[in-house]
Amino acid sequence: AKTTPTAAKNLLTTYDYINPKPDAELVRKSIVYKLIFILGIDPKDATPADWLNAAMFAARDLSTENFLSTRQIHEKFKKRTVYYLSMEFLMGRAFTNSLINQDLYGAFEQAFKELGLNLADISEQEADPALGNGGLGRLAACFLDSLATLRVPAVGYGIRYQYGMFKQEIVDGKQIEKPDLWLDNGMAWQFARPAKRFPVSFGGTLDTSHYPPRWKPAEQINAVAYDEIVPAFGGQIANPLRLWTAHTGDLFNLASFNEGDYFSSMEAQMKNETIANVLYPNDATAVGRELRLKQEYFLVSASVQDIIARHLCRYDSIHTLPEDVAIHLNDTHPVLAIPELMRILIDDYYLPFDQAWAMCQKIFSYTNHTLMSEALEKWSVDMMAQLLPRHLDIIYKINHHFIENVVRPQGYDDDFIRRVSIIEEGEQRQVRMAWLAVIASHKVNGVAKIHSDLMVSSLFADFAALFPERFTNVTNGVTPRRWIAVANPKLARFLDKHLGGSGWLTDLNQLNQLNKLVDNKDIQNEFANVKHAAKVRLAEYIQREMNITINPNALFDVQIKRIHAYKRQSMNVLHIVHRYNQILNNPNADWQPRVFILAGKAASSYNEAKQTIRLINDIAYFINHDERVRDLIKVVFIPNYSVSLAELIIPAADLSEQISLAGKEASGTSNMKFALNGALTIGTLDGANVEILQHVGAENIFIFGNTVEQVQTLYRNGYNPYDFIDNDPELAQVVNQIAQGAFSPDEPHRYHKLMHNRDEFQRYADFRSYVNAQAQVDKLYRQPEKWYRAALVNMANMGYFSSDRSIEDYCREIWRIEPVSEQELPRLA
Ligand code: CRA
Repeated sequence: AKTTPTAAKNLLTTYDYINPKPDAELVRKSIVYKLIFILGIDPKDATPADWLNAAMFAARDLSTENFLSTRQIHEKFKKRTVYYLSMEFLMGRAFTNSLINQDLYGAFEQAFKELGLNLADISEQEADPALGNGGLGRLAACFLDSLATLRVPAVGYGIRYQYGMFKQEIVDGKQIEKPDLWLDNGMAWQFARPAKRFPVSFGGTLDTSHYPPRWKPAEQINAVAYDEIVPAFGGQIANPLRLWTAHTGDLFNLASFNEGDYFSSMEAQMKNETIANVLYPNDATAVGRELRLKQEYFLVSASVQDIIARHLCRYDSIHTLPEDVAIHLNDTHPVLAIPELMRILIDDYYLPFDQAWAMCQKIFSYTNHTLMSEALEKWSVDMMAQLLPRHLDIIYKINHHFIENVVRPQGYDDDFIRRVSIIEEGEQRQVRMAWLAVIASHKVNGVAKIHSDLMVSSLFADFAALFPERFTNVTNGVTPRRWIAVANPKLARFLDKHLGGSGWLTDLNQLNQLNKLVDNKDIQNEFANVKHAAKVRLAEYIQREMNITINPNALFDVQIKRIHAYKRQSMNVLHIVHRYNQILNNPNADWQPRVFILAGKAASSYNEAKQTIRLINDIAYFINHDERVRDLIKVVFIPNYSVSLAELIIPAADLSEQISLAGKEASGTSNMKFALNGALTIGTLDGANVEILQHVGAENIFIFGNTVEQVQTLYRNGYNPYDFIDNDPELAQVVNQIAQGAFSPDEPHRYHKLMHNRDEFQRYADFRSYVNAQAQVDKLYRQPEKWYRAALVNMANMGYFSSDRSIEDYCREIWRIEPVSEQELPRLA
């Protein structure tokens, strides 16, 4: 029960500890206070990590008032709210971002200076919570930043994995996975909410002799909330990211506990306390393991219960839920939210099936993030019957309702019905989660124009015939707060200067004013200096961490992303080796020096990706030690790619490698971050590259390779890699060198299979066109005026790729959500 003493009523509005904005003096006092009284540490014993924690508490205080008052505004004006459900949030470090979003960087910097410390060094102490795999998780984080900044009422829901993405070490060229202990130094940024807990049940039996049927679960575990503040740029608003954890001691094997079998009850607990422990490190691959299904249900059950509880704080009826609530499903991972909401509406609120279903169809929307078949989640009917019998029963009913009331009346045949059925028949019957998502959602979107078009013409073609109006596109975007202001402060100052202030940070289309400056030599030089400084910063890191010396005047050619065959890091390698051969053939030609920088993790069970990492490292070792190439090529594989490493690398890139096989990369988002930081793209007509091309113009991007149509023709005609290898002697040479051990003399056949496989992603078909495009890159880079002009044109035309634009699209087209208005904001004193 809440106690509301009258004195507390006005407390928030009179809370003047931080009013209006603290100066360095107040910040310093606050940091020291936190160090002593919250952490219990004597300032003379404090380590940099202690200072960071103290400073994070001090910074958190400054957004807490906004955080609490934002909730009050939402309640007071009954703001329709979007709940963003995602198994992944790759938030990156919180501290610097919060200072920049709240315009407190200067005050903290000065406060630390007065303490004899350096803010930038202290910030480096922060762990980078890697609660996601790659693009999908980082997109969710960019979206939360934009939702807050645009004042959209929104809550993110995810899992607080104790172990997020593994820590990658490279030993003898090979990836080694180590646990990432991100919580070891405490997590000052999150509020523990031990009282916010919801029971989540598993297993047991379904008694269908009643209506509604009675689910008697075998196990129950409590989901406990942690809230992370997501501060808007410009303060005033802050939204929550609510992360669920499963606490030790909360699970009871209900049967054995009731029978007094304390020990077997505890045994079950040991097994099940792992639910929220570890993120599955697979990017765009479904895993099909029972623990993963449990995790997914754990997330959605706790979140849906919480959403309903929040709704009932504002309204006294469940019937108004669709007016109050939009639930967004970030890929199929949280799709069990659909049967979970159905279950609660039917079993707990006694709504008839049809009414509950109509509500669900108004509430849910779904984003598809990939067309790759191996990523499409399917759960075996048997596993689901074991773990979630009531949900399976509801899914059957949804399927029956869909087939009998929607499909059959339109006269479709049995073959069509078999294709659209949520249940896939076969030796092992499976639940197709993407089908369930499409059938239950009022809108389904892809993440870039080409991807959304392919989604409708291939994966969901049958459903597009049934309900064409359901499908739409929202091209991804990235937040300029993190990807310029935090990652590249020198570029931010440059933009402030030439765009007349920092308005671009919340209105990224203002960048187009740069278009009229791109021919100005001084501005080109000024930008070249910004780029150079970022390259020096990265070179220092590489020197310090890897003991490799690179030349900041060389062209920095960068490919950083998950290692996957479809992303074709191995095609990048083919080009590097080809270039190496050319230099050795013709050492005195006027070569453009290049540093090839790669980074990325391979899923632990993905052998080909791991081999690719090893190949990159073998080649790096070999070439970097070959005196004959001098400084003309350097190859660097930077270990343990993360959001914070991306912040360091992206500003330093000259060339952005976006070389996936056309039709495979749904969108990509690093392509946007690079171009926004003035790198030129070398890329295929895939994902958002296509739209980047449209925005920056063909003269300012290096497009190569087959189109989706050409790729499909090759597949259709029975693609044979040797058609390409055998007809291109230089390619054949490269393939043979790698396959026969030129870079792995201790084990000559190490890369035989990697080179001689069926080349599913057509590296060999695109090789020549890629090499030609790389020659164009060299040519342009040797004309700095033209290169920096093109870089400026890229930046000038990237406004569209702000995640603010993506979120505005979602709010308008999908969620029908209005932001908090000026009038609804509390007046500033
Ligand atoms: N792996 C796509 O492959 C896309 C992001 C975000 C991905 C990327 O091209 O930019 O999503 N898909 O939309 C995915 O995770 C489950 O599918 C990704 O990050």
